[in-house]
Amino acid sequence: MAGDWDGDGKDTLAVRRGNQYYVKNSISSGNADKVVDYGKATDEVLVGDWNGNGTDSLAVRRGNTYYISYTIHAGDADKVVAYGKATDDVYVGTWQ
Ligand SMILES: [Ca+2]
Ligand SMILES: [Ca+2]
Repeated sequence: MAGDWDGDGKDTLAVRRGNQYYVKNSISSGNADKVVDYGKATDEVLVGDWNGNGTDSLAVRRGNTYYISYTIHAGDADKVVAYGKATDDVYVGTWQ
């Protein structure tokens, strides 16, 4: 997936392996800049700037529950919200 993980205005790649995310802040090969475990391997993952600070981070979806993280970190979500139904499609955007 793509995102601006460090807020420099450029999107780069992160890859997912199970519930591990390998985040890279440059378009280059080699080791990830950050590796975190987040959520479960079966979760759907979303990328967005959830707190509007210019850096993208992850949210995982489990059913209709969204576990939102404001930075790229392991462990507990910064915000947990139930929204819509588990069968809904979800879209990420800065709508306003
Ligand atoms: Ca960046
Ligand atoms: Ca952000």
